Amino acid sequence: MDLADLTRELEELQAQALLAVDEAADAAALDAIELDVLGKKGRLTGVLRGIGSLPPEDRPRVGAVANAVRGAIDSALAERGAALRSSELRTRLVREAVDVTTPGRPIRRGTLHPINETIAEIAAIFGQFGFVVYEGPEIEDDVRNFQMLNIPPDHPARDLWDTLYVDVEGHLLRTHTSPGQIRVMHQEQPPIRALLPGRCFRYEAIDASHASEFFQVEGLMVDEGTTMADLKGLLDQFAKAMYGADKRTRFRPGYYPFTEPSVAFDVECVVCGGSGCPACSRSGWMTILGAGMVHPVVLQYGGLDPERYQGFAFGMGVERIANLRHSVGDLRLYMENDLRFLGQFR
Ligand code: 2NM
Repeated sequence: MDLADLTRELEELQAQALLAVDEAADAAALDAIELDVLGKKGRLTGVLRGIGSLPPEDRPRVGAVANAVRGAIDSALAERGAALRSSELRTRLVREAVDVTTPGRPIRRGTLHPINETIAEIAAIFGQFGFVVYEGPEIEDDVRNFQMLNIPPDHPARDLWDTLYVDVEGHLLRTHTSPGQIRVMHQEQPPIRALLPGRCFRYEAIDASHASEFFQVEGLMVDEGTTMADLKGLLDQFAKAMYGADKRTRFRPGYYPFTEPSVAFDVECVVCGGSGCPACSRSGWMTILGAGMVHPVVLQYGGLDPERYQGFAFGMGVERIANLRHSVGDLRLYMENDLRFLGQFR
């Protein structure tokens, strides 16, 4: 091995390495070439082992050639690496390109559930008269749901409500929102004007007009000197706001254990205007709620002195009001959450 041999070997190594660098497909291939050619146990080191058999004066010249070879391969690796990185970037930019001009998917606008929409309308009307919305729990105790409403245990009046009992002693699913009114009486001082919307429960055989869950809105007003005339005046204003200023109204006698006297409140039929039709059973009138003067015993259970305070209360079934508003004929539609039904309301 002489100087010429070694120089040729180095030049051959350079030529092979540059070719391999040119053909490298990715960064991993470049790393492999670098290790194979320039690494500690690489081919360049291997060739330079022959340097020991040269006369000392030739050795620096081989060293210079080797350095030039290392430099050429190094810069080829760097150049090819940069080229690969930029072409990978270009490929990625094309593959991941986002067309910002593509129209978006339409977002379906939600609607209020017709029951909630009806409750909101009722609350807005009574809100104008100073009534504030409260909510009570759906699971109540027998004391608030019945006893404090003047419905004692084992009293025949309990037959008015087919009750669903909870498997916890003394608890049940509220059959009306009235137990919430008891809670309001306990936590507020008169004047009280409370509106209680909420889900109620009854043990029923289900059909188009009977459900085991339904919504009620109840109102309660308690103050000094509150009379039946205040009740009639308020309900008149409610009926006119809800069904039209021309609508006539009437009280009929009714019965609830928690009010005395108790009434049914009728509005001129909202379908036929009073001439008589199937919707009002040809009577010309529709009962839209029940009401009465809060029984003194109930005020007392609520912690209020019936000698000083009087009150009235009323309650209405929300589904019945919503049925009339939207000509819905089957209660079950409100529970099914079929978007084809719900999407028809705003
Ligand atoms: C109705 C009809 C009549 C009512 C009574 C009370 C309370 F708690 F104050 F006694 N709350 N709601 C009431 C009165 C409810 O629903 C048809």
